[in-house]
Amino acid sequence: MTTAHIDTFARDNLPAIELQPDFLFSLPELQFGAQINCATELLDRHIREGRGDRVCIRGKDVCWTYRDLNDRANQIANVLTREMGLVSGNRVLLHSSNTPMMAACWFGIVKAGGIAVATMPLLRAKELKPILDIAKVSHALCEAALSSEMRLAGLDAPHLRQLRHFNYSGPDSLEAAMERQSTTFENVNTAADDTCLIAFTSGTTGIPKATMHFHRDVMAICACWPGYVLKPNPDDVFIGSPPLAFTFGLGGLLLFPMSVGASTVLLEKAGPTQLLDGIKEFGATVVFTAPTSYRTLSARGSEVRRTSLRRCVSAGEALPVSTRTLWREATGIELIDGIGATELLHIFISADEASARPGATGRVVPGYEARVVDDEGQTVPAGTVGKLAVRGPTGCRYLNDDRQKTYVRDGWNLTGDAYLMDADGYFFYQSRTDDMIISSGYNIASPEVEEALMQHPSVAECAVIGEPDEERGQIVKAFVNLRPGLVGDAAMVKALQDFVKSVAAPYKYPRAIEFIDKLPRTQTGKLQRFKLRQP
Ligand code: 3UK
Repeated sequence: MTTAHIDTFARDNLPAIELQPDFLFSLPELQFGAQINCATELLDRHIREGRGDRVCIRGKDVCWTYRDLNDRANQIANVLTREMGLVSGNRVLLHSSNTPMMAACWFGIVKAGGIAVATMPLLRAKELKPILDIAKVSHALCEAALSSEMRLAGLDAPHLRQLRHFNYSGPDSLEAAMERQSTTFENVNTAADDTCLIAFTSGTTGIPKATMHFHRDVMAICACWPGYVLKPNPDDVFIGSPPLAFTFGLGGLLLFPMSVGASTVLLEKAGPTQLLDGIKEFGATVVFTAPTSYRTLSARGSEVRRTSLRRCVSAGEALPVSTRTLWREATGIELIDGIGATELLHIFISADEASARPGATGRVVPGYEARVVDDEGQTVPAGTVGKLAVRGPTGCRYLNDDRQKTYVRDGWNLTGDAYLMDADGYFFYQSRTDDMIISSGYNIASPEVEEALMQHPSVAECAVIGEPDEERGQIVKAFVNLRPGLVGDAAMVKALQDFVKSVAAPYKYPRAIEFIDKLPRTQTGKLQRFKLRQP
């Protein structure tokens, strides 16, 4: 393999080889050549093979074919390299909501051999700044509507040399610069192991970590989970809520549809209402969103039944059995659950509709290996709770971060999740290892108590934590958001406690209950239990 990176920053900051996970490439689909540029495979290939006129991306007032997207990505690659001084290996920050231009920028960067550093649209200057510093970002492309925070973050960013704005029509816009450039570009012939994206973890605990992924990693995730579990076809229309800056969204809403020549709908705002409107308007067939969004949308099941939706993917957080049941009963569709992680780029344990089992995330995705281990890294017997360990074609490479030693042990990626595997190889999520509550010597997994509470008709949403307690070490405490119109009084507390005792082992019932209107969540929709633990 010959690196095409002139700027060697990414390679120089890879974890030492002995700290990296094992990488497995046994599947026939994972035999990659020494040089690949994933943009060539996902975009140019369709034009070369005669599919240039098929619809690729739809958005507000936009409908681009594969050729349209390729022309724009080429113009952007030309702007970056000819006007903005980009050399291969430079990091380019992308700050935008999910729009067609953001997708064009992503491909423009990757074609030019740059490294895309996509960021969530809601991030403020305070959060953008460490990203600019850690990734030593030299160029930034930003949606005009988000420019004030971007400019603020860029004020004292020593490495940032160039900033351009898009989704507006000013003379200094990216679009104006694109007009000056050719729609042809020769993609940089990158090595399979050149980094093409740096993804920041969404941080349920605070401090973000930068993960590095190669061109071949992008191709690997397109081959594994979609090929074996989702099985999409070229006529599918993808839609969903996760930001493209979250690798769940990048894969589900851009890479996977493009890997099979299908089309994708990018929504700038994708709350449950906008998502359902989008599914109707664009005739979407595949949706990617988080468990809470399915829970909310299940109230509109009859409307969902009248759409062309056929496959529904849930990831990012554990899927409660009650949510799986609600959705199936409301819409007639069985959810596809899957656990992924920024460190592994995408989903590695999952099950399709036919093989789904309630309470289980699924079985290991072909291409990956997974096991449950004890604190010494030894495999525990089936049916025993332990730590989830995974390895496959993708894996954790933190950019210059000591936490590499914690995530990767003996070649296995430790995701920080407590899991149980049954005799059939199904993996059952218990909790994050740090969300296990120990009360009077009992181990209680927060999600299990949440699951019990959510079966009660008064509960809209809830979160369970361990609260320090003199006598018991910790007690189970629940934060409950009631359905509209209900009052959180002593009678309600008692009713919920009695209910939990009736559906779960009584020692698990929440001894303390607090009613709140809104649960703290990350921008990727993940519950931040640590925020509830702070008094
Ligand atoms: C949790 C799940 C139970 C789990 C992600 C799909 O979520 C993604 O990446 P993050 O780095 O978080 C990883 C952690 O989230 N989790 C995710 N999915 C599930 N827990 N069931 C699930 N289905 O704790 C994991 O370690 O934000 C998800 C694809 C790409 C992703 N980056």
